[in-house]
Amino acid sequence: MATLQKSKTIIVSNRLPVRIVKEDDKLTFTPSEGGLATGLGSIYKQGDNIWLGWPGAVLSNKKEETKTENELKEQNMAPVFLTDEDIELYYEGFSNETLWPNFHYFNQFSEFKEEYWESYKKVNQKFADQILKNANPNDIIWIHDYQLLLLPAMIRAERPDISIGFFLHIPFPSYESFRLLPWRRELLVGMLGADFLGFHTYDDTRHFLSSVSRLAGVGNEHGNINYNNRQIMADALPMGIDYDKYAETAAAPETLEREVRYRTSIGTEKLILSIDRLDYSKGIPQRLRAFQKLLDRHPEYLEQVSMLMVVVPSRDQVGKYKELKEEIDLLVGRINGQYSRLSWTPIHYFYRSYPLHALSAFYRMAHVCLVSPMRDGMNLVCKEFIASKLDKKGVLVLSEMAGASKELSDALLVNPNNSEQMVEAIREALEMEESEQVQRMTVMQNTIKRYNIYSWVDLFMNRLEIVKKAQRSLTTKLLDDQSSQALNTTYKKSKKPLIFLDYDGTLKGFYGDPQAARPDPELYDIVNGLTKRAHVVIISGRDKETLGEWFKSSKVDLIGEHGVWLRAHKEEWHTITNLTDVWKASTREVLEGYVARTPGSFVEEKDYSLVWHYRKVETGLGELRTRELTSHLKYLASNQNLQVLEGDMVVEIKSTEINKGRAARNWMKRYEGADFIMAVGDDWTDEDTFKAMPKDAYTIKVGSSNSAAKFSVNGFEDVRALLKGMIG
Ligand code: GDG
Repeated sequence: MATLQKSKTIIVSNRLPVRIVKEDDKLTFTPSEGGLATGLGSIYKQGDNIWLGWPGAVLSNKKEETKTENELKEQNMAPVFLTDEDIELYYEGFSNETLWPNFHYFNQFSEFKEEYWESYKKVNQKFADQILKNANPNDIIWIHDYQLLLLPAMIRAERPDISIGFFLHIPFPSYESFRLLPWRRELLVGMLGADFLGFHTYDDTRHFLSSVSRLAGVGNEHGNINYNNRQIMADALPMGIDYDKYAETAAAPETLEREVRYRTSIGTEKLILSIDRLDYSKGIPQRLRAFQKLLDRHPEYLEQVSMLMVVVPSRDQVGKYKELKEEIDLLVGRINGQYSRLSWTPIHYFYRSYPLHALSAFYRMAHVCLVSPMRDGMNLVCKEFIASKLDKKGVLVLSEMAGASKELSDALLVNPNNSEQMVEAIREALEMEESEQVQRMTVMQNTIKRYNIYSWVDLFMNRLEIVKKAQRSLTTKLLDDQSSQALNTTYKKSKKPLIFLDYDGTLKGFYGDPQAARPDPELYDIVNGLTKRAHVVIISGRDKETLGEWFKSSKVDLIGEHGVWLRAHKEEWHTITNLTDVWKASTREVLEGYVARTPGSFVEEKDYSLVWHYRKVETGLGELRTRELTSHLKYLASNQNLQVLEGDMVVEIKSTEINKGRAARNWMKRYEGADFIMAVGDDWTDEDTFKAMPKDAYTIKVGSSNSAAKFSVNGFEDVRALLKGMIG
């Protein structure tokens, strides 16, 4: 018997948490201590787990590569080697000059160059090859960030069942920004190779889902996407920091010693702290201008307040970053030139990075931490500031455009484009009573402490596992000869059998004209054959008139319009009580608007639902309109207890009170004591029926997608063959 290999976790990111320095042909390896590295340390350092990525230096020969490989292996890491050209085109090019600006809404900076794209694909494939060399089928792969958007699908193509998680550290932009990218669809399809996709905020998730709907034509239900017969989940999972590490560092003797030293050199004035990587998304010039305005407006702060501004060098090979650096230098120079006194400097500006204890001393010293990005996926600086405030004194001024603002509503929130508001917020922060500072800081510390980096990692892994479990539970088994014989035997032995049959796609194929799908003689023979022994219920989305007319001579029960109308054989139609249809008039108007713009489409009105049909619409246009119409309807439906169903070439809107499952349950009560229950259906409205069935029922899905049914068959012809076998 083959033994199952133990599962390991493979973390993948563009950069490894290590820095290689090459000096005189000698390589030195220093671990880098980013938040992600600390958080994921609990994973990748264990057992056979491994972190895969670029080690941060371009190596010149095989010998250096082998040395790097061996050295990293000791630390549970594996390198993906990149060339100078890869760095220029894939990293600085496509990642940082195309995706980064687009995802941060700086579209005027976004470069669309075919050679960047080609290199991006090539390097993603390089990562994929390296992973595939290392991965077993039951491993878990966790991919990070925008440099590797194509990677999930590249791995999926080779390993259809492997667990793949993806986390995006930067914002996912609105469809309106994302759609500008010439390679938008490929990028999205790349991401959809993952099983679980995590984003910092709900807005990012929502934007992603909207792009998936519009570009890949796939809707979602509460973040669950059914794509290529695989269930995928997208959700917001805000990243936290290692709270204890920052709190402990703030209490360390080295930090205190530094604080005393820095204070002695700077003086006693109140400090406004600003720390970022050099990046136009961080809003550094806007922040400087707001500070200048503050000094203009409030001369009482001259010599009383200074800004301590750390800008960490980053991507300075990219043109836009060089320009930004010059702009910042100029602004700082101008402000300091204008306001400095011999004994006071308005802005203490440092273009460099500091060791952790220095950073911690800055956090401790700051009265105000001014975090005002134009856009930021999350922003960890503001969280680190909060964790470092052991006495709970200090105020955070935070941009609404940072993901962190969603968790930190006790900060003074600002729109970084509104300089008046920024000035006012800084002033309010400088003047805030200590009791209020403590009150706000306490709430924020509690949040950050609880949702720390470790809980983030656990939650992510947990979510990924949940999706994989859901996928497994939805995998139906093809109804083979053995199972169909067992079904037959049970049926024949039963005394009170009950059979639910969907109509279109289950008993009959699809037709351009819905009325052309009327039952044929063979179908009547099958249904009438079954009703000799069984209660047969046709459970369909069709209107009651059509069903009534088609089955007027059969001994069947009918459930129409997905459960609105019910009729037992020889009885009258009745409906479930108290259904409202006041929403219909306004929704119909919206649908008519789409009909006017979409030749070939039409609206069908049922008693408690409206259906937009696009079967006869030009290929492509129908799908395009469906995406637009579905989001439009979902928006209208959100507070009206309505649901929007996408069927085969139709979009239907109806009350949430109605579904096939509810109707089926109703029918099972009516035939209590049924000793054989079977349900067959082909689309997702039948999933409600399957879910309503008792455990021992035979549930059969027509088609190959994931389903709550136990078995599947390929087409309506197979259903007919199965039913014929039951009669014979
Ligand atoms: C991306 C997203 C998201 C800064 N100066 C020094 C230093 N730092 C450290 C900070 C902080 C980190 O760098 C910066 O993290 P941010 O989150 O603020 O920003 P990005 O680098 O743009 O990160 C961002 C993040 O990914 C995580 O998902 O929050 O939105 O853009 O940890 O402390 N560290 C040291 N010396 C410095 O001088 N040692």
